[in-house]
Order: sequence, then C-alpha cells, then structure tokens
Amino acid sequence: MPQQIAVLLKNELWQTFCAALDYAQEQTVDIILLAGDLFDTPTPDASLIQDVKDHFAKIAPIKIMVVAGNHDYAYAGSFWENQDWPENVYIFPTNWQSVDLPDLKTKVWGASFMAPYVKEPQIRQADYTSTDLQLGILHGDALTPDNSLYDPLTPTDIQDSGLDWLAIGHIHKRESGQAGHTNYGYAGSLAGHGFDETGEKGVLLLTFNDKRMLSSEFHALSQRRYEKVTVDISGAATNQEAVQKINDFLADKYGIDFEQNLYEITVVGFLEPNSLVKVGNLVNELNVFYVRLRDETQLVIDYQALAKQDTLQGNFVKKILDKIEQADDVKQPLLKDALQYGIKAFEGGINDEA
Ligand SMILES: [Mn+2]
Repeated sequence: MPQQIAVLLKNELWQTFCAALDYAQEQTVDIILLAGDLFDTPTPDASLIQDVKDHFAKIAPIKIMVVAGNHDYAYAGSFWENQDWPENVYIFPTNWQSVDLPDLKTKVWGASFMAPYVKEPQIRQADYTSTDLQLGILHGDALTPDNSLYDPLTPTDIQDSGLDWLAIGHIHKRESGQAGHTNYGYAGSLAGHGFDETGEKGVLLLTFNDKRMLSSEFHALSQRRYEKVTVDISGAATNQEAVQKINDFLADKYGIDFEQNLYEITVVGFLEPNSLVKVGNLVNELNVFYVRLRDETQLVIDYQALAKQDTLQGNFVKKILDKIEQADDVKQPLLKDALQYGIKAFEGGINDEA
C-alpha cells in the first residue's frame, strides 16, 4: 500500500476515535469500556498520550474505564501509571479489581495486561449476589482459549465470574456470546486494519436496566471499510465495459459511497478471444480509494479449431490437448491451467505481475 494512503488511514483512525467519543456524548452514555490495545505500543508518543488525555477530559463526566492490552501492556513504571490522567478515567491495575459507581448502582471489574503475553486467565469472581450491575472489562481470547497466550477465557471462566456483562478486547471482529448468566462481547476494532478485517467497524451501545441488559446495538463509525469481492466481467469487450461491470457491482453491494472503500477484487468470467480487456490495466480506470486486483478471467476458446491451425499457437494447443487426453485426474486440471496461461501468453495477457 502506498505510503501516502497509509498516512491518510492513520489520520482517519484518530478521527474515528474522536467520532467514537462524540457518539458517546451524543448518546449521553454513563460509562465507556475500553478493552485494551488503545495504543499499538507500550511506549506511545508523549504527544499522542496527551491528545488522548485531553479528549477523555473533554467528555467528562462520562466515566472511561480502561485496561491495557498485549500491545500497550502496563509494565512497572509505564505511562499508564502517571498521575495526570483525567479524573473521569480509571485505569485498571494488573490484578483483578473493581471500581464502585454507587450513583449508577454499578460495579466495574477488570485487569490490565502486565506483559505482551498473559498465559493464565485474569478473570475472577464479581459480587454476583449483589443487586448492583456487575460489568467486566478484559483484554483476552474467548474465541480460541486453548493454549492462548493472550489471557485465555473459557466459557467456564466467564460463567464462574458471575458478571452481568463482560466487554472483551483483542479480537478485531465483532462477536458476542453467553456463558451461564454472563453475556459477553467483542465490539471489534474501530476501523479495519487490512483485508483480513473486512466489513463495517464501530462501537457497541449497551443499555441496562438494573442488572438486565435491554439492548446491544452496533453503531458503525469507520469512514472506509476493507472488502474482498469476486466480480464476474464475462462478455466485457473493452476495459471501459469491464470497469462499468465492476462499478455496478460495487455500487449495488456497498451503496452510493462505494468509492471510498478499499477493495481486493478477484476478477472472474469468460472473455472472448477478441476481447480487449486487460485486467492489469483496470486498477487505473477504477475510481475507488484503493484497489488490488486478481485476474482469474478465462478465455472462451475453441481449442479443437485452434489445434488444427499450422501456427506456433496451434501446435502448442495440439500438444497440450494430447497430454490432457492421456493425463490422470491429478494432472488434468494442471494441464488445463497450463493451456489457459499459454493462450494468455500468446495473447500478450501475461506479465510479470500475474
Ligand atoms: Mn490485543
């Protein structure tokens, strides 16, 4: 990805973070739960830390409960221990602790990472006999807890806590579940970080009445999304026609703002031998923020007719067709691919990138 785009995306991530705080204010929430890896390093830039503190202070009296994750773990003497965090921010220590919020009849429990790896579950019991709402916040792995190095959280661990709701960070995907009486969930990352983090990204807005959860709503915040799609351009005769097919597909699937997303597009379909489409050239024609193309188109070819021609190409086709006929089930598909690539090479459709 070009450096320029990477810088822009980084700036936008900060804007999305600010948008999340604005949203909390608009919704007049009481508590924000930040479940770890707020920063991507245990030693963030001092200027960035100050910006975060200032923005947190601005949304007081909303209470911001924070645990450190594996990327921004709270080592002894780390920036998390500084005394000048705003009054409305609470940073959990590295052992299971609670904060009492009597006005909200709520207790919040949590623990911070103290190192890049946490092999033993950090979760312990909450006051499960209390009439107060018991919230939890952890960085951890509830999806693949077996042998996880990132605070493994098994359903039994979660259930035994007696929490009413557990907010978890680390997995960038939105997930939720229930273990015994305890509901838990990952809000996922605020914005996608690559093509392995596709779809809409944002925050979860949770509403409780006493100990009962009334609703859990996802609110999208990221300005762009990463998407992987497969588009069929069969029948396109020119690059412009191919672009039209791809644009129509994207507009249909992602709406009017489709151009601002990042796409990895696998281009498939059958092209006529006289088609002028060069998939490699479509990157420049597609008017989207960022696109990466994979060419899996195939040519519609009358191989038998071609094999009869007394040309280099004809001889090549005849040889491969003979080999396909004699080949076993394992080799046949490979030879058929070889035929496709060979024809494309004759048409000048293969370059070093393919
Ligand atoms: Mn993490």
